[in-house]
Amino acid sequence: MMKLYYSPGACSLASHIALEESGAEYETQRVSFKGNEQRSAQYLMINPKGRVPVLVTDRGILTESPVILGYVAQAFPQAKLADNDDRFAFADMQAFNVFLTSTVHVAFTHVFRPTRFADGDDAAAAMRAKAGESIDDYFSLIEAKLADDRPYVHGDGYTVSDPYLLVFSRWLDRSNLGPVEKFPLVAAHRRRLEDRAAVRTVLERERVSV
Ligand SMILES: N[C@@H](CCC(=O)N[C@@H](CS)C(=O)NCC(=O)O)C(=O)O
Repeated sequence: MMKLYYSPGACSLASHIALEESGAEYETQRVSFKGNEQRSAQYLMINPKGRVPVLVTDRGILTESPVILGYVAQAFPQAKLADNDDRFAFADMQAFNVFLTSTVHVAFTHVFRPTRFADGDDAAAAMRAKAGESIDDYFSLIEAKLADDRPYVHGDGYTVSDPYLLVFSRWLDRSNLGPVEKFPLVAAHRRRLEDRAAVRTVLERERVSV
């Protein structure tokens, strides 16, 4: 059985929701950041990068959110979590997911964990300010993508990009860069997602608020 290592409300939330939507059997293991469990010797043996998410499969361990999301979408095609029959549409979905991981997530990391990039309070404050501006720009791009009454990131069909966007629209409020209502279509997307049964199940399991 597959096993997901996650931390509540972290980027692993997207993989958790995708697994729940996939209909697959899986188990979860919570990793406590408060206890710095992701740096424990035991966890580093599972993922030497010391990060979540990690998905343990019968073929081995997968890391990196876009990879796990793409894997779950392809491994359980009946759940229709991606356009698996159209290579271009699949690549386009991955482009969005890679933008989230490489650009949006990294900007948030400058806000949440500035010491990963530079030492000192002045550097932290400067990075927080600049990253905040960048995050605003990135969400403006996402807002434009959701225009024309698109209920989901890629149009009418739900894909794994949707729970992945949910992670970051939630972080907008957590980081004081929100409120998410600054971006009305992103806010509507978040409400739409939080109304889905699988999403509610996972939020309750992770014990994070809607
Ligand atoms: N590129 C990775 C980033 C993973 C990542 O940074 N995860 C964060 C949680 S959102 C983490 O594990 N942080 C723990 C730490 O930095 O110690 C992905 O997209 O999966």
